[in-house]
Amino acid sequence: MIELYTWGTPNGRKASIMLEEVGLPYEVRPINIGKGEQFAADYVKINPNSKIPTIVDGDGPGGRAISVFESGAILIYLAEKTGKLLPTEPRARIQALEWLMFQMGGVGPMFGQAHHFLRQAPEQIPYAMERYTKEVRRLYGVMDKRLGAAAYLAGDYSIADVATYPWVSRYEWHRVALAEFPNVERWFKAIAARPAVERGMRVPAA
Ligand SMILES: N[C@@H](CCC(=O)N[C@@H](CS)C(=O)NCC(=O)O)C(=O)O
Repeated sequence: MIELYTWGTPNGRKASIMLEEVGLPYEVRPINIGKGEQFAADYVKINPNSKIPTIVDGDGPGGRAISVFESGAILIYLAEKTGKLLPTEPRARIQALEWLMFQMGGVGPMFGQAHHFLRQAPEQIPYAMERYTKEVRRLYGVMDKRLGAAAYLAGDYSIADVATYPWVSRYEWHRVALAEFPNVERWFKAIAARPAVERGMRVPAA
């Protein structure tokens, strides 16, 4: 059984969507990041960065338990464990990893900053709001171009899409109208219709 330490955020939902997609049984262990549970000593032992998500797989390599932190590493771990959503053919594999890293290094951090300055900052800072809104739109442009040439970010549906979808699902938070990016909108609707994605997006249960 896999334990998933998570909360209702885009990074957490990458892991729950993936677990639903690959069909591995898992138990949810909510970590309320609003209450600071990510800083508890026991949790920091499995996530030295004090963030969600983390998984603990009792049946890790060699049959021994393993913990995995960082959502991108969790997606790769689960893909390799199950042989799903990460191609083994070298060219297709590196393409999936390219778009996964594009999410990890671009979409996640930049959308996160946009959400912070647009919604949470105690004061309105026009420079920061504009900087991250502009970067979000630039990233949508990159995705829209790619998705005009391919059905999914890496060609076939992969961990790159699993990583990116929950962030795009917050399009209202970063003030983007999906209709402005029609290829992203088409991709978004196709992924939203996947039953595993619907289930993963409801984790943890309210
Ligand atoms: N690079 C990390 C980022 C994880 C992350 O930022 N998680 C947020 C929720 S989406 C969190 O735990 N925030 C709590 C905090 O910053 O104290 C990953 O992809 O796993």
